[in-house]
Amino acid sequence: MTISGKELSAKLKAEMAAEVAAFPEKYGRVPHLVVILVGDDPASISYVTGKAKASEVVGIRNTTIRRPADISENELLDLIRQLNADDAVDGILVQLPLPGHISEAKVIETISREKDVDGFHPLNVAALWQKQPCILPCTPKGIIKMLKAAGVEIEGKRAVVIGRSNIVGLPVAKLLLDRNATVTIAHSRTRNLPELARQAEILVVAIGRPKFVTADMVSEGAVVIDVGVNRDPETGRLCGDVDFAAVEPKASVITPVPGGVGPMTICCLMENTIECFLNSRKKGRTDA
Ligand code: L34
Repeated sequence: MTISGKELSAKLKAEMAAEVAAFPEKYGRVPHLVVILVGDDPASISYVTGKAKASEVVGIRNTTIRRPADISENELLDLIRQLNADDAVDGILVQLPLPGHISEAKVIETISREKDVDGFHPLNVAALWQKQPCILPCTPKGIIKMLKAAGVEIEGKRAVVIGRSNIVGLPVAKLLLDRNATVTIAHSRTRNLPELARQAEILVVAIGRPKFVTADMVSEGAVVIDVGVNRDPETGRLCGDVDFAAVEPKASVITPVPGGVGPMTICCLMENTIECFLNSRKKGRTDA
């Protein structure tokens, strides 16, 4: 079975739209997400455009701020500080990757924790690993939602996560562990990776290489979550990390690329923006 992240995200966005429709009367305004895009990488432009479109569907106000690739680190940090101080802004997202002269770590820690819709701030990450209330990072959160929607039981399962990035691999492993899976975190240099991967009842792949996961790495009936977004070197088309045609017949459940994890990432960004908005209302701040 293929899980359509596209369909699931459409359904969830419609539910959020209904919720947000009541906000002007309840709170005086709708949530406001600011997305900062530095430079003109085509993939980043595409993702940021997707975030603006989703915002429109959900009824969230979206401001996309574009800055040239040669913006100085200080200028970018100042922009973030201004947005932190702006009570009319609920969520701030700086699209990654950034040009090499800008420290991503500095950018991430400058975004106010309360407006960190990505869940990348060190305090947010610490809260996640300490089981404290936090904003969940969008891609891992979206993956858990897809598993749930597909009726996949996580508890008691053996999960293998290939990839150890701060954005996907590590937090997705943590979310699976919290749901009582037994989790192994592997990477592209793990010895005997095919043998390890074959033990997975749930296999999550976030490596960033086309056709990295071949049919011999997947056991019959496994659940396969493909987080890759790559260009197929032969066709130039978007593809994941999994050789979909070869693996799909073996998998009980598999996510496609495009139309799988990507749309769910954006859907969860919408959810996180609403969450940040509501959290700041609870603290009694209003700007109506
Ligand atoms: N700060 N940077 C920050 N937050 C993020 O959450 C991201 N990410 C990753 C890159 N940098 C980021 C994204 O938004 C990856 N990512 C992302 C989001 C959406 C999609 C892919 C990656 C997506 O919608 N993919 C579509 C196809 C889009 C296309 O045609 O280009 C899909 O169906 O998979």
